[in-house]
Amino acid sequence: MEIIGPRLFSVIILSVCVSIGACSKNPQSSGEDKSLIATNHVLVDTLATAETIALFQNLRSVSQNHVLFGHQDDLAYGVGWWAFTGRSDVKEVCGDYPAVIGWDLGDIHRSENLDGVSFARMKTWIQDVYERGGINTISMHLDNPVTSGSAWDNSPAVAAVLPGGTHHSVFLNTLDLIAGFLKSLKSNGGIMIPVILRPYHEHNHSWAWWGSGSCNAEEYNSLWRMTVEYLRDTHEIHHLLYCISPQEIRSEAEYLTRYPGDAYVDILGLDDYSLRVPSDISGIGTALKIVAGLAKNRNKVSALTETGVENLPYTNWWTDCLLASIKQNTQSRDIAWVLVWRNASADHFFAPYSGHPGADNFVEFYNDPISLFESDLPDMYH
Ligand code: BMA
Repeated sequence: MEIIGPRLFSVIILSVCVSIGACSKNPQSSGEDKSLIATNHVLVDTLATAETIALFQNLRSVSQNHVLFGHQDDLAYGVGWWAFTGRSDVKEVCGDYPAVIGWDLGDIHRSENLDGVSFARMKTWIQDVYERGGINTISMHLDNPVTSGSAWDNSPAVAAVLPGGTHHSVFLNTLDLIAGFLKSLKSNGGIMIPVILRPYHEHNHSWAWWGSGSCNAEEYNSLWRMTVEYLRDTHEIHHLLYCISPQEIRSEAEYLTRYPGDAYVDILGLDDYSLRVPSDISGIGTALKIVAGLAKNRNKVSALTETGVENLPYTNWWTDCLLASIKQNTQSRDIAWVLVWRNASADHFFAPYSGHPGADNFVEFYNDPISLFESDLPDMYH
């Protein structure tokens, strides 16, 4: 008789745990009445598909005890590889894919996005993620519609793309391309794949054309509302949750200064790159408390939509900084996911890769009962 190897042994133990519900990571799908959410107007889209409503509801319930781990472009490339089916730096370190995978629609008028990811491949990866039960979120580093410069060209452009503006119809052409891509995201069974859309992010900073240096609050809010209405009402896209994500805010008032209104936001996010060493925890813990509190009061979901430290100089960052921040207070624990930015190269990465000195500490984070990866997820779409 063959002796059972350690890997098979842990699979057996895990199966036993799952069947008796004995493991610490045992999140449940929500049993709440999902129709209530649509009829209550909690969601931006009262015609949201059943799977989209379920995703929102399940994010709310799973986040009561857990935080999902996310990584930008995780399946598309990593340190030392590019577009290799099945690969993922995160999976090669801890054995599982991230629960949330981020994508970006910048350069939607080309065949590849601003970071060289083919949109055709992105679509199949998004389908793979959904079929495996994971979650897709999409940001949009769109070019400046007036100058055709990059997203970072912060020449004023927002007023020009609003109705009546000189570049309104040009910009709607770009939104048509976005809509076309979103409409192409169908499962094998023909279900529209729910997506968390995170447009015009970090808008309280000034690097982008939609940022605070280039438009006033009313213009920003109008841009957001126009985008929602165009996708939802004109294009009749009903498989989106809309996520807003200012950067490094430290008060409720600051968060709500540029905010299109509760009727236009499903998820309150925060991008925050100020967490580098343990002494930074109290600042980010406070920010998470604010964001989670604002979301809870509105029956919405909160998330740390971008974070990380470029090239991970602090080896124990995952437990000593990230986990400690999530656990910093009861509200910070409420956030639904954390997403770290992309692994572009050995000089620009935010998740560890196999052989990186921080890999063991990432496995500690992975093993903590609070963090959920793709195979930890309950059915998020029912
Ligand atoms: C930035 C960097 C850039 C990239 C952009 C959009 O933070 O990673 O290299 O083009 O995000 O993904």
